[in-house]
Amino acid sequence: MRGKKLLLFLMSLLVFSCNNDDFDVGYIGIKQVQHMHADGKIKLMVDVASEAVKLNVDAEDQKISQNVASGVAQTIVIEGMEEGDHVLTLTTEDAHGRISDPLIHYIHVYGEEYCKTLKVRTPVGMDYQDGKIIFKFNAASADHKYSLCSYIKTGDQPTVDTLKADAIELSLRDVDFTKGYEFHSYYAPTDRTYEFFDGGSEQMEWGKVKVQHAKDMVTEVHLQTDDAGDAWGGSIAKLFDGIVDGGNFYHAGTESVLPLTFTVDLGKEVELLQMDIDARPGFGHRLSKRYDIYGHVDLINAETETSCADLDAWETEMFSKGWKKIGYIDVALAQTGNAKTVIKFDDGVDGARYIRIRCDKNWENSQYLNLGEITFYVNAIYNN
Ligand SMILES: [Ca+2]
Repeated sequence: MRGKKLLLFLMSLLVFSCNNDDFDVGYIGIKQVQHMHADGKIKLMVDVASEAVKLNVDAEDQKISQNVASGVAQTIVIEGMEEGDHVLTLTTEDAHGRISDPLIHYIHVYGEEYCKTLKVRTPVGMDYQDGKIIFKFNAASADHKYSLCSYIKTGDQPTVDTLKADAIELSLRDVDFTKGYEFHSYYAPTDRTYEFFDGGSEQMEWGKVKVQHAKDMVTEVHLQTDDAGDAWGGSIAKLFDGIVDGGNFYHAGTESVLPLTFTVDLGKEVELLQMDIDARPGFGHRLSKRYDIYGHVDLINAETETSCADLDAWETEMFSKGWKKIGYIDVALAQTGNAKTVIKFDDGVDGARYIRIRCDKNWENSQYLNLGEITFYVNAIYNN
């Protein structure tokens, strides 16, 4: 189509160049054309010559004529265009009905196919530094010049930030962590987009951003009344080494009497959201029936002497030493095989770095407590 129009254009020049009658010779009626994009639409901004009284646009299957004020830039919106490349032919008429030389203008229209590539630029990760939330995105595909990310606190007005297609971070200040947020993405295929293309929206929960706590930050702590779990080749350290197999475990010994406790250092103060406790594979019946979980920000004067067998007496000493109870779980169903116990701290807890875990009787009712691995999940935007 483009070639056909170009040929017509060249032929028209040929006709005009062969005609020496000044009265019929074309003239420059269009000084400049610019266009902007929207969904299935094009907006033309046309500078016409001072003698023009009418502007004609041939948009292939649409022909538009409008009267123009002398010498004034004209705006024309052409709607309902098919997606793809188009050739526009523009002319003007003067007061004598003379048609100007045609001006050929090439455009690309964006529509349904382009919109299929759009999606919410949902953050794939986030960080919290110096009072700022930093959202991390995947880069938008190359079809997009940039996107607008509109985020809104529930019930408040949206704030809009422009995000270039290759931008992968967006920093926000003054964020209220307690409220949910909505992310809405709009896209622009070119710099000359005048109505943005809708990529949809997604609700975000900012209050708690659960991420797995790095295993290599967790280390063993052994308080004097803790059980080291070092019978049969086990140890506390094997609870957070990332290995879950039958030979890698915490294993209470024959002298151990349940309940018992052990303690770990998470490496920094965190808001703990969840603990997953994997059984030693094949030994789910040696998982605890009940876990009581405590947190402390440091271990200064945190040692205890009371036996944890008497929960009330032991907790009295624990609390007097600064330990806070994060939560507990009574496991409802008998644990067997490769069981996993998931403990969620839905209400959120104060920050803690040291986690002490009291394990009650096991499902086998033996003295052996077997645990395979513990995975901690923390609030990524927790800031102490
Ligand atoms: Ca392990």
